[in-house]
Amino acid sequence: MKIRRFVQVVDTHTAGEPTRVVLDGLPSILGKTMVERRTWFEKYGKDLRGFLLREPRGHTNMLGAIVTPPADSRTDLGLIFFDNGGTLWMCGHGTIGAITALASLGRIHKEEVLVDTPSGLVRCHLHSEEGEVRAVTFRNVPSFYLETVSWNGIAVQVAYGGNLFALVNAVSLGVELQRAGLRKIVDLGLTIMAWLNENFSFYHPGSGAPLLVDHIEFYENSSPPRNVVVFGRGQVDRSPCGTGTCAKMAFLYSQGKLKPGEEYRYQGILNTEFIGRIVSETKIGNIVGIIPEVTGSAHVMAFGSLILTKNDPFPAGFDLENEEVKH
Ligand code: PYC
Repeated sequence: MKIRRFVQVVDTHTAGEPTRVVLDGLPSILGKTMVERRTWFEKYGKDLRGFLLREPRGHTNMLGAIVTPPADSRTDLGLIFFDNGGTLWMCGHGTIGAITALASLGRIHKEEVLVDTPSGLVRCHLHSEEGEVRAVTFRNVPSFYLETVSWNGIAVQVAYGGNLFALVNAVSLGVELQRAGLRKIVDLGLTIMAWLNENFSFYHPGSGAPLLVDHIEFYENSSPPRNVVVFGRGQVDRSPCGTGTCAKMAFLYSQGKLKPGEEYRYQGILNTEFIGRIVSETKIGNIVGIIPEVTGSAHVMAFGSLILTKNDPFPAGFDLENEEVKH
């Protein structure tokens, strides 16, 4: 057998949402900063992303996290996140999955690690029992609420939690956050995100960098509150979404509905839970925001190697549901 590519991965799930953690075997991802590396991988990594995540080695709802050496020498490691559409700035469930995988392999021996991500530095605390990681708390980048706009008379809150989110109360759209309604939720989500990005320009108030709305979070004010996040090319987060929990807490804080220190329990489509907390208020440029923390648990499902052999007709995978398959 002639092997043309050999990549070591660990598959995890965080509250049901998969992360394929990529350890070794990729060509170097070029860039002096994590932002440059993300840009490089977005531009040149399409086939690699397809090889790593798409069918037949993966599936359309899978997310990847590549472990890199840190770009910032103060940090312990770097993470680059990607989905079925491209790369992400940050991913909460992916961070919890990658840290759990690395600790389970004995590659992390500390209780605290500082992770370099394209959206900034993220401090992770590992909660272990009898030598096993039970949960990870990540302290995310500063998060903030920007503004509310109206889509066909429906309020859409734009908020940042490491990625830029559109937050929509599911009741106002007449959708229920149930499995049966997922196709409708995905279609509405992609429509609203495209409309936002065509009609508005958003900027990070700290760096001035342009931001696209690349995640939409439908929420229910139930007890506990629930959400479904749609991202990528119509992926559905099976977890309560870490960065989405941060964006939601930033919005609630701006409305005086959540105070620093209060626990914010948030459930996803599987009724699995993340626990959020506002650590403190902060300023991002001239906007008041928060430093949020989110705690969740991940589980290792597989250690292995993905290989590409010489005559494989699908070196970059395929997506049967969304694209014509050519080989
Ligand atoms: O947990 O932040 C998250 C996330 C983003 C996309 C999927 N999960």
